[in-house]
Amino acid sequence: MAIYQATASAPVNIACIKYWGKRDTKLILPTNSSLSVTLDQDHLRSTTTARADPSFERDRLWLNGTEEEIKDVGRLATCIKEMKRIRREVVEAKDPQAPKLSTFPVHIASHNNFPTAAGLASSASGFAALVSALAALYELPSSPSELSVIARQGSGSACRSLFGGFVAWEMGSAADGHDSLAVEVAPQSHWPEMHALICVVSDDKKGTSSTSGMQRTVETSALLQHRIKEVVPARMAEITAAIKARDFDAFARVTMADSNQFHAVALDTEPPIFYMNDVSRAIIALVVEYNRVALEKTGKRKAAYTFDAGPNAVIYAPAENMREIVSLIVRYFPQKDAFKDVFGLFGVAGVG
Ligand code: 2P0
Repeated sequence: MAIYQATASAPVNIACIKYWGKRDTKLILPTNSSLSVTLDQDHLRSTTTARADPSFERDRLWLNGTEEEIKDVGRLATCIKEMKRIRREVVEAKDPQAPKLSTFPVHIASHNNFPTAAGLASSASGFAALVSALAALYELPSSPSELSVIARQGSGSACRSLFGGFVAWEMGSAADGHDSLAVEVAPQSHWPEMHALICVVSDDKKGTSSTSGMQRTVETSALLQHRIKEVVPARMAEITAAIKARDFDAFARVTMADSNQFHAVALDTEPPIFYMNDVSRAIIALVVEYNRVALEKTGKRKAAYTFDAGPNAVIYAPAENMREIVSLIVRYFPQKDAFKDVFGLFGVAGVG
């Protein structure tokens, strides 16, 4: 009896131009394009195994060892259903010999090696790994951009984790969402000096989920309309050019400005949403001061902070500055945990 099983893993991505707002909540179509960097090391990943077997009674999923309900019309069910449809249409319809895996229930087990829902983009790596594991199980010839359309329907930011390096999620314009997908802006090898330091300010579960928070922002924030129409299109072009030219100063300026505006639209929401805390703001002050000195000396910034839907900081910087940045962070925010890796695209700090 053949065993049909595959394992895949996907890393977290951290946005420089933030996704915040949906124009279609069912299909997960965003109100603006976004752009992120996929972290390339082993510490922040989801690893997922999928197995299809005719003896299974129904589709089931375990997250970090605990079973999660697959709700009938929920995001998990949508992703699994869509992947089975592609298997049917692209593989089984064309090859009568291919096993009818699309008719078998699947069991899926997924593990995150970092805290879930702490604003560290666990849904991004989770749905990207889920879609990748099913694509491997079903032996689909689909490209990462094609798979990103399915991962997007699990969690918007997940579509960007189908690629490594620098990735844009183009918002698209079609009502069915087929052109709302991830594309590679540049591979990691284009700019290997770019590193990221993750400062874990808190690994508690966040207060307001991204899904409900961004919907409230769409419904109540006037500033969001300005952001969508006037600000983001120009910033997407600017940061894409900065990445292609490996211009860290421009990359840093745009990244910090967009983090600030994302938190401004959160604050402009009724009732207001606060994701950063006092430690987050102290990290901003430290990076601003570090850049002020660098700007005075050389006219160029040396680091960029960005914050997602939680208090944790991500600091992007060229590798050559990281040792200095880590020693500053350690001096001002005594560590609970040692840094695991200073020179990969990753480092963990127990800040605060
Ligand atoms: C981002 N975030 O671009 C932005 C910045 C949080 C702040 O994508 O409802 O978990 O599942 O599509 O993808 C968080 O939103 O929301 C997010 P859903 P998701 O990374």
